[in-house]
This record gives sequence, C-alpha cells and structure tokens, in this order.
Amino acid sequence: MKITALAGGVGGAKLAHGLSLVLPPEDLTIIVNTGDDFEHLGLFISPDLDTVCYTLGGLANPETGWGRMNESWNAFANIERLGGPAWFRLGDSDLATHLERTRRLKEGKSLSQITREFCGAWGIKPAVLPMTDSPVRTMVDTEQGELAFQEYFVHRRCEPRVKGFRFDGVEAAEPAPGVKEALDSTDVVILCPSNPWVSIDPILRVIKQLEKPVIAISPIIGGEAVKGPAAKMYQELGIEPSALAVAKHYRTILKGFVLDNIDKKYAEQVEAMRIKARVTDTLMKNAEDRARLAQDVLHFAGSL
Ligand code: FO1
Repeated sequence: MKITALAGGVGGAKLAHGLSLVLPPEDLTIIVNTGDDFEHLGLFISPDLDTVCYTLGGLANPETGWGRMNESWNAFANIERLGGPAWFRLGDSDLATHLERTRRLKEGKSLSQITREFCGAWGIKPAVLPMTDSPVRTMVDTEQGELAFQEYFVHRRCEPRVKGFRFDGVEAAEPAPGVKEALDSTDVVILCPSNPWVSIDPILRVIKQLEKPVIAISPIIGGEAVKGPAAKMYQELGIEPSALAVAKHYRTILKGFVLDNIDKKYAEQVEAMRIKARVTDTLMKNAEDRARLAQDVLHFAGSL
C-alpha cells in the first residue's frame, strides 16, 4: 500500500518514523510543513523539515524532539556572550545543517532539492518533501497583535492568546516537485498527529485538493496535546480541546480517524459524522510504539 503522510514537527515526525519502520521506502512519501520556516542569524531555518529528517535519520534529540542528539552548544554560547539573540537555541551540529542549507539556497538550489541531498547524506530512504519551495509563513493573530510563528512559539512561549492564523504566501505557493505525483499515486493520505491549526492546515492549503482516502490521528489525547500548544489554541479559539474537536476540524476530508483508548467515548460521535473510527493506544514513547501505531494505522487504512 502506498502512503503519503502529512507531518509537522515532533508528533508528526514520530509517526512518520514509525511508518518508515514498517513500509518499504518506495511506498512512503512524507510531506512536511514549512510554514514555521524563518530566517535567524542570517540562516534559513526549516524546523519541521529538520525534525522529520533528524527523527527518520536517528539523529534527533530524544528529550526535546527537535534539534540533534549529543549536541554541543559552543557557537550558541558565544553568540549569547557577544549579545546576539539567545531566544532560539541552535546547537553546533544543527547549525551545520542551517549553514549548508543557506549556502545551497544562495547557490540557487530549491529547498526540495537540498532536502533530497541531505536525506541522501543522512541515509534517509523514504521521500521527504517540503510542502512547497515557495515562502509560506504562518502568522499567528494574537491579543498582542499578529506574530510570526517562531516569535509566537519560541520567543513568546505560546503565551499570547490566539485569535486566528494566516498563512502568508499560501495563495501563490505551488506544491514542491514530487508532491502532486505522490498524492496521485498514493492509496491513502495520513494526517500525522501534528497540530491541526499550524502544522497540517498549511499543508492542506498548499495542496488544495485531496482525492484519496484520508485518515487522521488525533494529536490530542484526553483533552491535552501530547506536545505543543494545540489544546491551548483550541481553548483560546472557543473550542473545547478534544480528539472529537480534531475530527470535526478535518470532517470534510476524513474517511477514517484514529483516537486514543482514553477517548473511546468519542468514537460514536465520530462515526455519526460518517467517519470510521479506530480506537487504539496512540501515545508514542519509543520506536516500538511508533512502529506499532504505524502498523495499526495501515491495517485500519486497508479496512476502509
Ligand atoms: N523550540 C523551542 O521551544 N526552543 C528553541 O530554542 C528551539 C530551537 C530550535 C532550533 C532548531 C529547530 O529545528 C527547532 C527548534 N525548536 C525550538 C523547535 C521549533 O521551533 C518548533 O518545535 C517547531 O517550529 C514547531 O513544530
């Protein structure tokens, strides 16, 4: 079965990794959000692409989920000592990625081409594609004004109350090379357990139309996001955060929805929306959990 997975940062990367453990590489394409991308210290940073690649390549920091394992922080400490910006932490090995990516972009290469080259160097076999090679920037409308995503997320620690989102550049953005081909040849599209508002929605906006069956995995378990501000965002937008709210968020495109055992009470309401529900253990604490959930999702996909 050919699978195309849409993923954002840490939660999405975990399921993408699980899928890479149970599928032949030629059957898996991962399309990654680039709305979080920004320029920092003159470097082009693509946090979700890096999180997905580091996770698939076995290079990710297991504590944070983002950045590199066994990282050192010499450059960062020295930037801080010079009075440079210290709110966004870049480790030494991670810096190498941003330096080299920025150099290749300046040479005229596209983000998708560079990602392909980096995946080759890191031994990553499935296709990992940025959603687009064009600049799309997630802007967060808050009670303190509109903020660029990393300003909201890292600098302000998601504290300002959210009022809405805007994806600057999305109208003009074409899907990156390979995205349409993957979606045409795929059997199923999987929306990984990433933040619906700021990780999956930007990808859906870029690809515009999905003609294949779509399955989503809830990033909200027991009313709380496993990581990040998804639950807080639902709350601030006046929606009770729950797996059901996630299913409703995607209701017009979903054929199947995977929710955690804790949330089995919502399965009936999901099915009432003519979406097949699968209740299972969705928390991914280790690589075995990732592979097990991936296998479970594939079985579910096969049954639809
Ligand atoms: N997240 C933080 O909370 N603090 C950081 O200092 C930080 C640095 C960072 C560096 C590189 C990278 O690829 C990601 C980094 N992240 C950091 C995570 C990242 O900004 C967010 O997790 C994503 O954009 C949301 O998916």
